[in-house]
Amino acid sequence: MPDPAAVRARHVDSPFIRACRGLPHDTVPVWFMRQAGRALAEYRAVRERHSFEEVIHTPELAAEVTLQPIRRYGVDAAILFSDIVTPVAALGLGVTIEPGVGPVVAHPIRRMEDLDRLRRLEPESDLPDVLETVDLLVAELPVPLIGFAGAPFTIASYLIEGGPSRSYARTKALMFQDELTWHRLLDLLAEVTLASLRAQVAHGASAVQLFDSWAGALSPADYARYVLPHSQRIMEGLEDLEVPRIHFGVATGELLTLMAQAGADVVGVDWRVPLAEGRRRIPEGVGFQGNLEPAVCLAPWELVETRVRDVLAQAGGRPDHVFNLGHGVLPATDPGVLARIVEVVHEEGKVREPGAEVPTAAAGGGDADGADGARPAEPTPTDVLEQAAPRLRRLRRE
Ligand code: 1CP
Repeated sequence: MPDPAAVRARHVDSPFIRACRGLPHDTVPVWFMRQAGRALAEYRAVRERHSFEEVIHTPELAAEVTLQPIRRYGVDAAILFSDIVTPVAALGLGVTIEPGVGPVVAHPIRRMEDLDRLRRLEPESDLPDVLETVDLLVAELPVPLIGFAGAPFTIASYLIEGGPSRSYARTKALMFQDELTWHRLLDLLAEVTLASLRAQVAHGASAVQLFDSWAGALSPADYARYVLPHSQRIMEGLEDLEVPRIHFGVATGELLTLMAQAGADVVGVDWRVPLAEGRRRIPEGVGFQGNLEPAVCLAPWELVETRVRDVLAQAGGRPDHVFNLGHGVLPATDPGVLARIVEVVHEEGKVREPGAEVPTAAAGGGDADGADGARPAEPTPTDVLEQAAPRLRRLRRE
């Protein structure tokens, strides 16, 4: 096992780690949530021969698919190839990942007695192969490795619903009807998550991301009462490890301040909130990550580029910005587009010296507030209609 402190020392001056700490660095670092996966032909080739769980539990395969996006995209960080339900699956809760569906739970948890099936996670004996993957990766990675885990609310939603859900009706029913069972469950899950994250760091991960992907289903008041204390316990439990802690959820625009309060060093912002506004909701001293709309990567390159520049402009050249998508890479994404995004971010995202002049629209740079007309403006609906008019006329004649 490589010496984890030596591994972290190797990456401490990388743009990604420095940005997470709000320290000056050369250019805006970028990585993509779900950067490993179905968008890559080389990943699909591995998956033709091995199931998803086989990949996760075979260190050579998991390390290989973690490295694939590093080779392709030139991103500034790697994220361990695993899943947020891997630790609870290791507890023998009957959790499997069905292709095209996601995590499915054979016997969902719905009442106090069901909690007896949960126990403490012993990462070294429950997840030896995952930790061996971390060992393999940190020995050879040129960039920092991000360890990750699912936050208690998001994991609880799978365990209670039995699989992916749109409404989280059963989850919320338990939360509102039986608060004692709810807190006991989240408490146990917080312990599992903390143990898993601490083990990944002990093996050399340089940062961690806590995915509370579905917390955006809650109002701020409910988040504060039913979820925040548990996520806070995890963040506090990581503090002595001194690695950056990123906290992310989808549709969490109204929760950004609370998610920072949970103890994050960086808060992820999804694409529904303009990044400059997201930034205002996150306290000073806490960094921010995001927030290109993932579906924009499916658009013609001109639009992608405009939107990438817009995200950078909204970030205002601050050193505590990590560029990312607002959520995971969509499987239909052309990997070439992601590689070009990395190039643009690295080129355009050169962090300005404090007090340096902010490039103007005329100079081809971004507007620090992102409020108005930065560079080649996106066509208005009227422009689009005008451009399409000759073609529409032709179609009508045909
Ligand atoms: O068929 C396949 O190959 C499986 C598809 C797949 C992949 C590639 C799943 C099933 N998980 C993953 C990998 C994965 N999952 C990573 C790998 C590293 C990377 O980002 O490159 C990570 C970090 C996750 C985390 C994860 N799993 C989250 C949090 C991130 C997010 O998207 O918000 C969640 C919610 C899951 C659950 C899950 N696993 C898989 C699917 C399809 C889902 C989502 C299901 C749902 O909609 O509820």
